[in-house]
Amino acid sequence: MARTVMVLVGPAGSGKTSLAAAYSKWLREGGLEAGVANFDPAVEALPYEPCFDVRRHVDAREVARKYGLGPNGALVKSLEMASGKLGDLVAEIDENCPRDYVIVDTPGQMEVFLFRGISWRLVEALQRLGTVYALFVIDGSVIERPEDYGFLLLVASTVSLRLGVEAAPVINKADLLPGEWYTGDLTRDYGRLSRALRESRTLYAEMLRELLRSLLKYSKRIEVPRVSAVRGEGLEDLHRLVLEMGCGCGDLS
Ligand SMILES: Nc1nc2c(ncn2[C@@H]2O[C@H](COP(=O)(O)OP(=O)(O)OP(=O)(O)O)[C@@H](O)[C@H]2O)c(=O)[nH]1
Ligand SMILES: [Mg+2]
Repeated sequence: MARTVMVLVGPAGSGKTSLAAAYSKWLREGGLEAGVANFDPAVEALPYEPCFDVRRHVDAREVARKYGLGPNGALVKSLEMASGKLGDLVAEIDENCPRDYVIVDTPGQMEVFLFRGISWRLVEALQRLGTVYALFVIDGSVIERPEDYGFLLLVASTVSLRLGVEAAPVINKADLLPGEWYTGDLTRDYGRLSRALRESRTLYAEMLRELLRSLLKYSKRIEVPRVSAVRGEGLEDLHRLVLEMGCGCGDLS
């Protein structure tokens, strides 16, 4: 059976690694075969036992020492080195990772990953294992204003444009979400966002409002799951979203 591969991308500290651990555990408890492939060469400690660990091939700390680089330089260099042997790395995932679900944990420095060829090359290589989706992990604790939520939804939508596979936003740290002003239902939230943005009366707020309207028009799904990786909450909603991604509901065709 072809696997479902979920690549977690998102800003530093948004909780990709914690979510990978919580979601894979939840899947296994539900009787599914699920594992996490670690693609972060710079991570110090993992809260899960990876079925694949890129650090066995390139370790950013060793790369930093060997080439005299700082943390970002070492991460860039490590990813370049990994990029050169993606075929072998994905073959190792195929051999060692479970048969149903593989969650791919990516580097904390999102820009080092997403803005470089390694991101789409990795996704392309992973497609040999089955269907690949991206989940954009939003840090709920940074949503202070409607504009913040709108901005993050827009960034999430650019992930599918970048990676060429379906991507969906997921709000993590739901336990720290401030206020009650949004529901995770994009249609309803857009109404509130739109009103708040209109009140700002600035060109940029208007641009954001228009862009969000287009996003909603093209968005295949209107639910944004809210999860708490540390509390293990909301994972059922996340899984429902992943299953819906697989069903092709809402395709333009
Ligand atoms: N309150 C709360 N904290 C969380 C949650 N998920 C993760 N954290 C915390 O957020 C911090 C970062 O979590 P990570 O899982 O390392 O995030 P990451 O995106 O993998 O981080 P980098 O790979 O370093 O960018 C840690 O202190 C976690 O304990 C959550 O659901 N709720
Ligand atoms: Mg991480």
